[in-house]
Amino acid sequence: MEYIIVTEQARPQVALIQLNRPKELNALNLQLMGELRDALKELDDNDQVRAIVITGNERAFAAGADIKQMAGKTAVDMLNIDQFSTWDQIKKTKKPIIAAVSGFALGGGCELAMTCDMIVASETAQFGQPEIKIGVMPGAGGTQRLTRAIGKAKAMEMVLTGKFISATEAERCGLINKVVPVELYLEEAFKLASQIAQLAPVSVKLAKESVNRTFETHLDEGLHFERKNFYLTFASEDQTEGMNAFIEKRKPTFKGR
Ligand code: DAK
Repeated sequence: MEYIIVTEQARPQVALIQLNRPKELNALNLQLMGELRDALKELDDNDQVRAIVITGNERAFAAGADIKQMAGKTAVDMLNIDQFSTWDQIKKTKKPIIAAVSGFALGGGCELAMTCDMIVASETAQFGQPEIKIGVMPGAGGTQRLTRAIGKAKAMEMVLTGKFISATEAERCGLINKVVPVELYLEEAFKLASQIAQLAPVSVKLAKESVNRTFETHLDEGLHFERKNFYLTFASEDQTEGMNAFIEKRKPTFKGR
């Protein structure tokens, strides 16, 4: 891995992926995205990992797709490169992914953070979809995920003007979970990940899948999907363990079965 650093046990059962092209503000070139896809697949298949944190550095989470790599491409080049396998892998990852964002989260960087399940940000974080300023538009879910997260008016303003919003505003609009001082953002993301990592993995996977279904379907279909996943949790040993532990007034031990 050249452009990412993977720490499998950054905290017990919590893996960390750090984007690592600091000089280019973690601009997402094709190699970095390929490495991210492969790392996520491996961590999703690894039983020792129950939650994943993705971060950049203090100055930038990621300043977008690599403009220098994209500049000379034609529409057919873009089509043939099929970058979507990476974005699809992020979406397909069953374990919860938390983005720990500081500094710039722009264009593909903002889209990457939004594709994660939750976002913890430092006070210095800035979110934006500035593609319009370089003659294109968001291409990895920005128009859809941002609009669902913060509503049409604000999303339209960000996408059509390219303006950035601060971490505080992003929290107010519901784009992110939490803003903390810069020295705490990664620790805060680990805290959230560790909390989830202690819970029943099967329930966590099914609950994540059910929440995500909201964006893909109408209410009746979503409720039906949720119900099926709810029943399925009763097929797990962790359901028996969790409920018995409650009744016996002890801490449950979840095994992911
Ligand atoms: N690409 C390539 N290099 C970048 C970059 C980027 N997105 N952002 C920054 N850099 C590089 C700069 O060129 C500079 O390199 P040197 O000149 O030192 O070699 C270095 O990082 C430091 O940047 P600055 O000198 O510009 O630093 P400043 O603090 O002055 O400015 C900035 C920071 C973030 C405001 C500025 O760098 C900036 O505006 N960056 C571009 C932001 C942007 O427009 N982002 C959107 C890119 S388009 C798709 C998936 C995704 C996408 C599309 C399709 N598919 C699946 C099909 C996504 C598209 C995009 O993200």
